[in-house]
Amino acid sequence: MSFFTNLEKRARQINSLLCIGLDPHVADLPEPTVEAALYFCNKLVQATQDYALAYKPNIAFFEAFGSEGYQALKTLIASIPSEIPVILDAKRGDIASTADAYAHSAFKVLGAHAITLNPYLGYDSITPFIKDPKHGAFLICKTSNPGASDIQDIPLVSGRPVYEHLASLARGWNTQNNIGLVVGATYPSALKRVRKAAPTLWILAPGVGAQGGGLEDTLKAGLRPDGLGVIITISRGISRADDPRQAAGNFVNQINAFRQTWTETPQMVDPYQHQDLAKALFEAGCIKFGDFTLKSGHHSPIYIDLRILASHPQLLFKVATAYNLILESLTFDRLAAIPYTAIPIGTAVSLQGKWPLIYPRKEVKDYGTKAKIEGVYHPGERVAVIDDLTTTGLSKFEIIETLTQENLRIEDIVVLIDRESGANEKLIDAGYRLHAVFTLSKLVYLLEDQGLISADQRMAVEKFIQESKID
Ligand code: NUP
Repeated sequence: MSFFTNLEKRARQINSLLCIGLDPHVADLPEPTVEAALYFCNKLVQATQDYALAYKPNIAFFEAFGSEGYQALKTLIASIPSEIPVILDAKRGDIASTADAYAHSAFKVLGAHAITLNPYLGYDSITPFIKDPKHGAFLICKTSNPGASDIQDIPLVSGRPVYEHLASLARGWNTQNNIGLVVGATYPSALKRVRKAAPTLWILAPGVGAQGGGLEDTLKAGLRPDGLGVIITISRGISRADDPRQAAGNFVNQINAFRQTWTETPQMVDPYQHQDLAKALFEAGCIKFGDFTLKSGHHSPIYIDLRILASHPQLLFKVATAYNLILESLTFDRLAAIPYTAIPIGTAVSLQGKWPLIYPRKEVKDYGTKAKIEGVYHPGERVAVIDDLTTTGLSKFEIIETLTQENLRIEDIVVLIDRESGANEKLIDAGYRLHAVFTLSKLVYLLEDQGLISADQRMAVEKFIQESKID
């Protein structure tokens, strides 16, 4: 049986795409000895084996102990239950005759089932590792580290980056179902390109956890339509958890929850929906990156200004289309736009979708009609609320109150961007539904995907979202 046939069988059997890294960092050991390293890894294996699609010891941490370390690695691999594949992270790469010796060491002496390789020397350098289909080789394609772009992103004459070319080569080389790729979870846009270039290959994705890669972004970009094809490999994110077994179980649950929606509703899951709109918003200056002080006093790496939409009619039209896509599936009698930013947006949505519009006043008039709400409405009607953004959701409650005082019924609130600072949870708790064209995480993901912002900028925003949630 080929390496990936075997791996796929286990993935289905135990329902897991989680690989657990066995990296005994000296800093994590009670004492800097090879015995402590082996004990550390054995304990991790014992705790997590029900969840492990595979284990990935990185040879560096064992070689650091000299010949005894090499022996300890061999002992460790022998103690791992035989049905669990072991991927030796060694990133080897040399001329074929030398690679032969590396393959002998990895598979025959150490007893690993697969290995990571640096394919820079070309096809012949990997042949010693793949000649037996039961042994697998993961070729380093786009690594998770910051310097990955120095060489891997260089555009070739075809315009494609080196890593993408490698993915196409690997697809052609994989005649025995035993070649996979390594793509860092820190670069979901690269992962998406790799998935396109090599639609069926298995991808080992390190970088979730300690290196800041996002789990869902990685799965979105890398999963095959069958919900397989990505191995999420995590080392410190599990070994340094208070309870590694629980941490591994949590990762498996998170991965599987996502896989379920992915396979059940593949037509609904379009991670790239509104990609053009994200780009247009960015180019119009509605989304800015830098260091901004918010009303709350917090510093934010991103600033969103949708007031300027009013001056970009074509973009406003596209924005209205995105709102209407959501509104079409809701039941309501009229729209209410929240002043000021959402008034031009609500007007565009109303013109396009032919929904009647009302708007609550910000300052109540003390003359004329003294109306709190402008426009025509009737008590008991259902109103869908339109706003530009939501952060904590607090301002929405004031508007809801104004509308409900007039006996209007509110169930749905539709915004362009949910900044994910708790609004969704608060509104759900109060019995309302929030619909957003973009969550902030999705927006930055789409911007990075199109090369408009860097991975560091995306990660800074994700960090900000996490911190603002804790607040
Ligand atoms: O691109 C890569 N990034 C990466 O982190 C390729 C790798 N093989 N790795 C390895 O995965 C790294 O050497 C370490 O063994 C593991 C990631 O560990 P952690 O960040 O989950 O602790």
